[in-house]
Amino acid sequence: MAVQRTLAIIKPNAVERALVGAIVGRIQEAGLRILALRMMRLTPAQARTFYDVHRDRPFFEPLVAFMTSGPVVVLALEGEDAIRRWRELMGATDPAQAAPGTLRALYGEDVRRNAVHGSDGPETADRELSFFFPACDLA
Ligand code: 3AN
Repeated sequence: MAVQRTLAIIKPNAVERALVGAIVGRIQEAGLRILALRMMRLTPAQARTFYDVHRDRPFFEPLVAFMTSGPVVVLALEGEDAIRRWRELMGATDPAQAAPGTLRALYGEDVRRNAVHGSDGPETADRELSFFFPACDLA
């Protein structure tokens, strides 16, 4: 399996609950390398562009409201099979369905406030990484 890069977001509910250290710890224990990391507050326009694929879903505007409700931490991760490994560590979208011990099972509150985000494939990862990080940060 090739070395991949993926985008991770620690969402506003997890930042608010002081879970950044715990989540970064799990990333590093899993052997995923942190290439870049920043804390920021998304604007509504940025959140809408980031989640554009969900624009027509009923949960779109509440998702934008949640993702702009406080700061997020965005990370560029690298490792063998990183996209799948990070999604496995996150767990299923709905924390109630997430496997025990996964980040969403531990820290997710509901399907919207589910603590973390991860890219769902190589093309999405490229798009999402370049959305947050200039190429020079990922060299
Ligand atoms: P994932 O983040 O597991 O790839 P997506 O891409 O289907 O899941 O959904 C993007 C984000 O939209 C989720 N992380 C979650 O915050 C929100 N979301 C997804 N499905 C729902 C839903 N049925 N109701 C509310 N929010 C949702």
